[in-house]
Amino acid sequence: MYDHRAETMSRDERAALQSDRLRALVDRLLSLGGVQGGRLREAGVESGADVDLDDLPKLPMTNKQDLWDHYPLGMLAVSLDDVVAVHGSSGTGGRPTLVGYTRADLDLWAAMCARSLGCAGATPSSVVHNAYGYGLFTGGLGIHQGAVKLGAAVVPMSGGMTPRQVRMLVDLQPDILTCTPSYAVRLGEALYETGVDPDQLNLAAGVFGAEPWSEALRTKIEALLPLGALDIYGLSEVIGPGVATECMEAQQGLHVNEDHFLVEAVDPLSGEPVPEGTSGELVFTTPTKEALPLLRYRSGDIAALSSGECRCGRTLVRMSKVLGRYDDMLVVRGVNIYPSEVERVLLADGRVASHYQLVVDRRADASRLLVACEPLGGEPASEPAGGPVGGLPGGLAGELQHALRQELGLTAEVRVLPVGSVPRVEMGKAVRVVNWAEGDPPPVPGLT
Ligand code: DLL
Repeated sequence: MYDHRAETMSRDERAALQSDRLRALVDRLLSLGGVQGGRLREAGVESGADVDLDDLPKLPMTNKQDLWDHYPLGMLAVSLDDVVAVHGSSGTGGRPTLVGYTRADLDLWAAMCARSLGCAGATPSSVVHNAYGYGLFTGGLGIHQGAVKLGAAVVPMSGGMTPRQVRMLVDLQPDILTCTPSYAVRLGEALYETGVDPDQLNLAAGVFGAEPWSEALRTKIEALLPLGALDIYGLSEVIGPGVATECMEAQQGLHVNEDHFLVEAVDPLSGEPVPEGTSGELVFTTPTKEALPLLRYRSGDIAALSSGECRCGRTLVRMSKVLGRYDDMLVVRGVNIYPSEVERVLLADGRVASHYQLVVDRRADASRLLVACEPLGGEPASEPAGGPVGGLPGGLAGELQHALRQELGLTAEVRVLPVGSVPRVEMGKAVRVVNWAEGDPPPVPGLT
């Protein structure tokens, strides 16, 4: 563990710390007098001393719209002179969300990412092959600074140029791989294509995040690459990667660094808290951040929280894997579906590759959902989860359609297209859902 004391302190001790920090945040926001301070006053809060940790669910919320309304950096709580870095996410619809960091924020972020790497068993002797994109996106530089903080050797690969990545995996013998889960699959395929035996590698753990991925994809990645695949979660508004990470010991739920990021799960419609273990929208409060402290920021991400003990010894609350963003939920003939659920069903079949795209065909009046996928072929076969392999692609498509209907109640048309049809993302996040409007060419070649 990177910070044994912080990660294993008793719940009571942590709650006392969180309470103190929350009060200090409330005082700070009130004294700044910005949007968040104004909302606190409207809610009748005049001082940090007025609030306790239990009052958190009653305090006002913030959301992405607030950041957009004050674009580019209008919600900063410090002067621009104190900002030493700016990052952000391209976001939905190309509308960026920008965030600023002070020097202390960068230190905090590096420590959080060092904790994440520690969850994967990384030590100062580790070599970290970092294939998250470097740039405005927080993945590359966030993990980079975490690895440096830990004292490991970081290889700043960024995304893309896959043949060179394969070369570095062989030549530098990293034990930790960090990238998006979809790029991990791409790297696994590339090893296979170039004839590199995975036994030549020294990988032990992968820290994969920035996009939703299913347990079925974990199984797939662990079959492709010789490593334990762990989930890491974060968002620019809160800090970037390093908000929460799975541990190698349990690989079950992501430990939220709740001494710095207070987390709640609420009903996405009513905003009311949901019971522990029930999926809800994650809401974060960042009491220790300087440049952009946020009170009850609605992440839009759907996951469940659990405070049960973990075998790794960390006492931090755990969040489940993220099902998806509430905005990305598809409603198909009255059935609510997240792309990660479709992924789970497709991959459980054992005959299709992990490249898939959901196409919402809006050309006709009644929109229909097309699921474009590929048979295995570009990657080594893993053991099929259900029954023997067989059947023509047509039969396979029919069987997948049936499985989607049985398991999710989803009516969709599955198209099994030639290997290479579904676009691969070498840089950035996988695009799982696309729209097909009247007059547009097919978003995936071969789709009719
Ligand atoms: O994606 C930060 C990050 C970088 C996390 C690298 C992990 C690894 P943004 O670009 O601001 O920041 O996007 C944040 O990505 O609200 C989620 O919807 C999604 N997301 C991030 N991690 C996960 C994950 C980074 N592990 C948005 N599972 C978040 C599911 C994730 N979704």
